[in-house]
Amino acid sequence: MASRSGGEILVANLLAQRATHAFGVPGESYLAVLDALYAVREQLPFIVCRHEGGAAYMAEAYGKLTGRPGIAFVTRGPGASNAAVGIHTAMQDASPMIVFVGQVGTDMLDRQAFQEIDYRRMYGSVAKWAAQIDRAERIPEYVAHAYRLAMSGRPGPVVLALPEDMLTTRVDVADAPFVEAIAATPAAADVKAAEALLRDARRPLVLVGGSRWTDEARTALREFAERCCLPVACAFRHQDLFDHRHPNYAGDLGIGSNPALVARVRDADVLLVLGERLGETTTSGYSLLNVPAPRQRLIHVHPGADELGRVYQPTLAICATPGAFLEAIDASSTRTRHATDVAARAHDDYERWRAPRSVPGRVDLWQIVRWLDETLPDDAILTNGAGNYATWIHRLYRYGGTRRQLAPYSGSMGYGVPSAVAAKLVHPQRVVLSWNGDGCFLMNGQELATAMQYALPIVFVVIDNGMYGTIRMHQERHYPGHVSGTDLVNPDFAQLARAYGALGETVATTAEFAPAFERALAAGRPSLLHVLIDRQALTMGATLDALRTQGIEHQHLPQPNA
Ligand SMILES: Cc1ncc(C[n+]2csc(CCOP(=O)(O)OP(=O)(O)O)c2C)c(N)n1
Ligand SMILES: [Mg+2]
Repeated sequence: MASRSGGEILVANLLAQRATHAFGVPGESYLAVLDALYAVREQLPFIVCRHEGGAAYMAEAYGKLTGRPGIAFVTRGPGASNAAVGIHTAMQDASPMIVFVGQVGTDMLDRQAFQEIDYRRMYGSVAKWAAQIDRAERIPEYVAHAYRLAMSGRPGPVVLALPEDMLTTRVDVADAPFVEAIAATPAAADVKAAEALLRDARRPLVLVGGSRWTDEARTALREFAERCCLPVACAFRHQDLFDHRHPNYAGDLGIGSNPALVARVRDADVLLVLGERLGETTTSGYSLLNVPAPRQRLIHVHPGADELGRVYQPTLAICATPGAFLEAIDASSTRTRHATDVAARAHDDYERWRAPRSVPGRVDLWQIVRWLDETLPDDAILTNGAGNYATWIHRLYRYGGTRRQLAPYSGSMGYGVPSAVAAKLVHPQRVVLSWNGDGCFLMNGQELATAMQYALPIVFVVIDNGMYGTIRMHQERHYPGHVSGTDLVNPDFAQLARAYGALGETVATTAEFAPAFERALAAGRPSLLHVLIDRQALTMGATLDALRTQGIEHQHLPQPNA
């Protein structure tokens, strides 16, 4: 008899790629894999989740954090469907990830057998690559290719379907070698041209984002910015690429960006974009630069050739990883003619944007987040999903240095809980704070059970305003007073946490937050702080009533072409 089953070969090849965790929900469709994982449970633990959306988010977050693909295992049709949100996030966020999906046996394919889906078609346009492994002897080839593809160019998710009979077939085949991302280095002439453009710049700005950053590349960016006196801005939810406490930090371009930074981008004469693909949110809805020919001289450095010139035709298109470009560029020949205080002025604008204000009600998130910023250690990891509650941490918390941000560029809700589970598994010694809205938390809050199961002392915070506040904000602006589908009746989240076995506390005033947080940190087990905020504190700047008034006034203005 041949030596190994398809399931065993698959697991051996994950080990060959040095996978450290597999996230998933089991299914009878891939029992042979689960059995092979049982044999190596110490080396490659299967982290059992409560929903495939949670598992896929965890795998995506693992990819974002480590640069190696996060691995998820899900069962046929229903499991694969539940996992979609994580796959879409990995695609939008350019995170390396591989999702293995159970598939009906090849003897039944194309009959719409029980839970059958053709994943190549289902995920054809969502994933970077979707394929099916029909022969066990080709598993090493598929797995190595999936790893390489997920990490290279613009990283992204790969979906591989596993027919049941393929997983039990026994064959003799050698494992694939360890693979790494394809390097992408700039041509010397392009680097010289970039140096010349920067040398002539009077209002330069560096904008960083995307994936494929390493610690070395972050350090190189800091040194480059210092030597050339360049201001550095971060793209939407890629704030941890540059230390916000650094005097050259200019702020982030995301939802509700600092108008002074927006003006700085518009007025820039040379824009050096490193790793960011210039997506809709970073560019304020494609309004910051002219499409397709920006007025600014644009040096666009991205490891994925397809991203260069996708929307904006750059003056210089350089297909390289940020690290390779920063290594190649000569800071001493890039000394620019711009005033040396350009970066300092940009940083002043950033500090002014963070200056404390207040919001109505007994809980003031301005104060709480500023306290967290001053209190959390330098290597803390902060996670969040989508919602107005996140704007406080994006604006006030100082990421970068060794502080990490796990947040969906895709704007997908429900990310904050599962990504925190992945973060704490990868970095058990670091403080992991999961920051959630009431709406966001209940999308994937069931993974609190996973945090309990693996004894992960994460601090979960739920900012409860009793609504899908972001949508309510848009509603009041466009349809004032018509509250449709945005009010929420919530559980007592602290009590819910206690039912899971976690520590659960309610925070009803600003003063209660700090001591409750200290108790949560000291608990040694998962903990949840249920923070009750005033419904009027809908945004960082405007109350619910003010938004409604503005909406009504706007309705009474003569409409164009009306
Ligand atoms: C998966 C998903 N579904 C729906 C949306 C649309 N959406 C964006 S923010 C938001 C409300 C978030 O509510 P909550 O977490 O309570 O945060 P809040 O805005 O109230 O602070 C919704 C429904 C989304 N971004 N992602
Ligand atoms: Mg809410």
